Amino acid sequence: MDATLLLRQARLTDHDELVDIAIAGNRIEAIAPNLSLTAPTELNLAGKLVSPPFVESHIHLDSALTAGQPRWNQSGTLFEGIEIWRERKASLTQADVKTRALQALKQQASKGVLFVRSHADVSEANLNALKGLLEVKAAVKDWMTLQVVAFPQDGLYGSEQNEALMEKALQLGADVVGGIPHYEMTREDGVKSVHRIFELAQQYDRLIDIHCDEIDDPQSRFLEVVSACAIRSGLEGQVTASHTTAFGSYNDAYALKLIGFLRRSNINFIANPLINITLQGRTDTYPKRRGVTRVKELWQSGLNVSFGNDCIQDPWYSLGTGNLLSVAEMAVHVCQMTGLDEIDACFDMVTRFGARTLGLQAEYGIEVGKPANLIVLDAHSRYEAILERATVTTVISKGRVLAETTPPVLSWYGKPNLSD
Ligand code: 17E
Ligand code: FE2
Repeated sequence: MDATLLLRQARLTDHDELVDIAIAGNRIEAIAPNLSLTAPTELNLAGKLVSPPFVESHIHLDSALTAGQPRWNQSGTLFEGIEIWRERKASLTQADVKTRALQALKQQASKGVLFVRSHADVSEANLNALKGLLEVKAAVKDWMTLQVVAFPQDGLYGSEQNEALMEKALQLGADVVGGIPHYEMTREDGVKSVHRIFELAQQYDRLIDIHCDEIDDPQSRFLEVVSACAIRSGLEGQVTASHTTAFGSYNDAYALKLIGFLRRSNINFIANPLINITLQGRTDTYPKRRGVTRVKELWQSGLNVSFGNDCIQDPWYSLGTGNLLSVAEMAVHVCQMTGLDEIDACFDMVTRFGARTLGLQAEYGIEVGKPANLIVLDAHSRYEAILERATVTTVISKGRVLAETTPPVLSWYGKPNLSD
């Protein structure tokens, strides 16, 4: 097949020399220096970085773009956020969810995000969040892959009907079973909820992604339950623990033991440094905790860690533009991942490590034969991409250019050099 799109002089993170990338239809046809091919569209990238797309592994699209509705989160805590969302979701319609979610996804896609895992609150009697997001998933499927998590925001056992709503959500087609054990009414309910989540995942053959220990309480220890269930069920790599901020507050003796178990269970971790640095530590005076899980130590232990935005302007976080380079930049700071290999790892945590969490390995990556999903950054390295929060100049989805952005152009009118 003839090439339909040619990228010349591309820099890949795993190649020493610049390469040309030939795309034929929706697949990558060839990758090599100076390909002697032509195509109707050729882009000369002059050494700019080409990466597989960003992967948004954790976001709540049902609440995106509702900051201030019906009121601002004044305390800045997770719990006030949940209360405000409970008020807002009383008037939730599918149309409302779809409009905001689509707007957020377009914004993310224009910044190079082509794979997204979104939570949908299923502790809402009409399941409007879930139904709306499943419709959005179908509407965007030609240019973006969306996974939907059935997430019981108010607790699987928080109200009598919630467990049945979760099961209904799975029957309607949710891709992933979610949970929130630290917000169940008792510790026992929390443990029970984790067991039930694993049962449902096995019964319906779904992935698992649990909001786990998103609190500064060092006694919140549902992660060990998730890890044990992952080992015993054999589900392991299909299981993800999101947030796990309490892990940042555990004592080192417990943390050391736990990390050994986690290595056995091989579950995935998602941290959301942009929002958890603002949500957590709210009950501390000083010293004030960072409220982010032990990202560096998990990564050094060989566990799979990715980063998400979690929020785009909602009751939990009034900022956020969906840009995963902002998330990676915050992670470098909050997790103190400032070594060059650590900065590179932070870039990987918003790209290929996220793809592993979402179970996308077969279709993700810049390799001959794979779907032609890739982005061009106005940078020459992962470090520079994070440093500059580089513009994603071209977004290619399934072989077609989906979005282009022109980087800002500076006009400098000051004196040109020191001797003037
Ligand atoms: N819900 C929750 O339980 N935790 C969060 N961080 C968000 C929603 C954004
Ligand atoms: Fe979340």
